[in-house]
Amino acid sequence: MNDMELQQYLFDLQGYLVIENALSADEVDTLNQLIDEQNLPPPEDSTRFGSAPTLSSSLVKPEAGFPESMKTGDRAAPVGSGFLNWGKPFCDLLDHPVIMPVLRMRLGDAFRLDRLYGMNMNKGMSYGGLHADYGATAPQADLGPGEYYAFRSNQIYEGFVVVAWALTDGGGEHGGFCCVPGSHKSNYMLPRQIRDDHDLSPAVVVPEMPAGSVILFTESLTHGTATWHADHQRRALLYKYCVSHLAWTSKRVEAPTNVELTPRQQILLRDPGDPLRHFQSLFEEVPA
Ligand SMILES: O=C(O)CCC(=O)C(=O)O
Ligand SMILES: [Fe+2]
Repeated sequence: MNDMELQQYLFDLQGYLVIENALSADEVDTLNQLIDEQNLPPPEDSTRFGSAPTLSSSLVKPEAGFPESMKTGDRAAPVGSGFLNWGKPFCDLLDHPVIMPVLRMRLGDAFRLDRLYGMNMNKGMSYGGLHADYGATAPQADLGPGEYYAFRSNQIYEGFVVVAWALTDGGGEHGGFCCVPGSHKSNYMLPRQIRDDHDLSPAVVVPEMPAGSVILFTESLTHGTATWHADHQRRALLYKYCVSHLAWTSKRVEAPTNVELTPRQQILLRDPGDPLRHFQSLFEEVPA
């Protein structure tokens, strides 16, 4: 079995995939220094930082699993390109060679970046509850507990994949991203016993994420945030990708004004369009 087959199998089985050592220690340091230079408000004031696109809060309904106060949750004066404007190292993650083959496997040859934000947390902080954007647990599914949610051919039906880069050690005892493995294929809604006490539920795992690792997960996976227990701060960068004809918001991540993107990175920020007809492949030679 080659690496791609292994990644395909694990992503499909679990609904997520962790790749360790995706970034070197130097690369992690550089990103952290650039974030330090932003003098962000403390995590207690704003768990999210560097978000894009900027959402107009009057139109935004709370996301499933999140308290009203955290629906956008970013008080760090986000601009249209969010943390992409903080330097090239953030833009280089957009199409990092470690993630592109996995994204291609899940989203095909034409996909776009829908939104991005960072997350930071201090010891003792919790964040949103368990949620899924697709499948039986999604808010739109409108199913009662125990009702059957019909899945065709046992495939993952979703268009969004989140790529989250760990800039400090997280997961396991530290807390941070958590999920119910395999829940993207579950036919039943998340039971209340797991939802209400996800920090303690044996059904929930908190994958180990040493600094420099990256996790890719489908938005149909039931996932959330486990309370942060480490003395050091949690820092993660989340990039949310979708097939090219989808969009979550009517706003776009704008190209940074002080970093020149590569032609491929520019495609990732385009408006939605039908794959390969109105939205070009990311895997062909892109004219400069
Ligand atoms: O803590 C995490 O990494 C999960 C965050 C999350 O699910 C979200 O922001 O939608
Ligand atoms: Fe989420």
